[in-house]
Amino acid sequence: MASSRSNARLVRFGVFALVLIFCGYILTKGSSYSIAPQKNAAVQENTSAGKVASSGKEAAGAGAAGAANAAPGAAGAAAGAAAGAGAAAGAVAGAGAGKAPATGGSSGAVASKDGKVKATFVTLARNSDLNGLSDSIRHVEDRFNKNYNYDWVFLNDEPFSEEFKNTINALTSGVAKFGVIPKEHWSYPEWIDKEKAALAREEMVRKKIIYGGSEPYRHMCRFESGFFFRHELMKDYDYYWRVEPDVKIYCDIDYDVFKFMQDNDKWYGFTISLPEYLETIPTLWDTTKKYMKKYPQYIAADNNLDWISDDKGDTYNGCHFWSNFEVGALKFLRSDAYLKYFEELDQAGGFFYERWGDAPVHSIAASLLMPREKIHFFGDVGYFHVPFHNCPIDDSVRLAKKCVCNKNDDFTWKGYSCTPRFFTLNNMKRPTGWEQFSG
Ligand SMILES: Nc1nc2c(ncn2[C@@H]2O[C@H](COP(=O)(O)OP(=O)(O)OP(=O)(O)O)[C@@H](O)[C@H]2O)c(=O)[nH]1
Ligand SMILES: [Mg+2]
Repeated sequence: MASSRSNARLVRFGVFALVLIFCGYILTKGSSYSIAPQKNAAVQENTSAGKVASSGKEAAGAGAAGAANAAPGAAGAAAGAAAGAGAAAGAVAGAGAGKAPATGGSSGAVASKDGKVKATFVTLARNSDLNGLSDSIRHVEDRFNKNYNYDWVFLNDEPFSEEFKNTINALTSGVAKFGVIPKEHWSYPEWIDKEKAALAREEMVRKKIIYGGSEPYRHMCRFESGFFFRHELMKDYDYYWRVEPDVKIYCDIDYDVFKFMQDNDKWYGFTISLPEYLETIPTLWDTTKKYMKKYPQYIAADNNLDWISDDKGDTYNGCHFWSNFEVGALKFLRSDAYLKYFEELDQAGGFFYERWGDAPVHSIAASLLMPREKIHFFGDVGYFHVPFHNCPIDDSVRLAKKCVCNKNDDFTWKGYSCTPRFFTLNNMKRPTGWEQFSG
């Protein structure tokens, strides 16, 4: 009896073991087809690997960033992970064809890390800009960079505080780099007469010209015109996107902006354009004309001169791309043509004796020294820097890109904007109904 009871126990144990093995087999097979673990692996790899490796940020912080990315866009991220290289290739092909993907599925359009463009955001800021800059970073990250994790270079004429660096590190998905500007890029060159500069500032204060009395503003404009792209931290990159404090991105950007620039060989991208306050640049155009005469070889054959001059180059009409938003090719700023242009302007002293801004400087250079097709209007990103908005007026674009802005605020088609002129001169099609937004 004892042995038949133990035989029965053995049989029961054997059956139980078989059931266990079978269950284990089903579970194992099931997991190899499940999307969830793949999705998590892809998101973690995308978000944390590069960042921890080069920034030395805490693993816990990077993990949290990965989790935050996974949560809101889970469905899109899963689709992206499941489609793998296919989804990435689709996103790239869309941009390559010069079109932003039509749907608002930003997570699904994540480009692969392979073949990533050598590009970075770049921000000049003071420690006191931290709050306004944090807002800007959230906009750029939420609308675009959380999916692409491009680096971000921060530059300052003084060392950044620990608080600044810690806060920024928590907000950026790519590697954040912090640099101090060399003294010679943020001071008076020896040929500048400081007394003459001080008198010019006093005169501008009397005329109530905005920032007319400010020395730091002038150093800032000179630095953005001629030096930011020479900073050591910028050496690794081919493309930049400039971001300022207190700006907004209104729409989802569901394609890789830098890849778009590279694939289409675009050199300069803008969102808003308008005429400059001519009292800040009385001799900028004469100095530019001297440059054109001295270096005719640098003037592009099919340039955009007719956009910045109403009389074939005799005078400057003030039209400029608003440089607080800029996406550009660094090879242009590093070219002999541009470097010589900056040198000519710097020698003339107008950054200090007048108040030349980096916006007209970049814009005149882009309009003269590059073929017109190198300039791209980013009409689909939606952008705000006080007091002007770029809000796509086309309802289908606003819905597809989940834009959060009032189309009645859009500056693009207003009488004061230089963008309608840019469209006309470059044979670009205006969106239907633009006239309703011109008043
Ligand atoms: N480090 C540093 N950054 C500066 C200084 N002045 C301005 N900046 C930065 O340079 C950029 C342009 O300065 P803004 O003050 O925004 O100039 P603006 O856009 O012409 O004028 P706002 O209408 O006031 O925004 C911003 O990114 C500022 O944070 C400065 O003295 N030091
Ligand atoms: Mg600003």
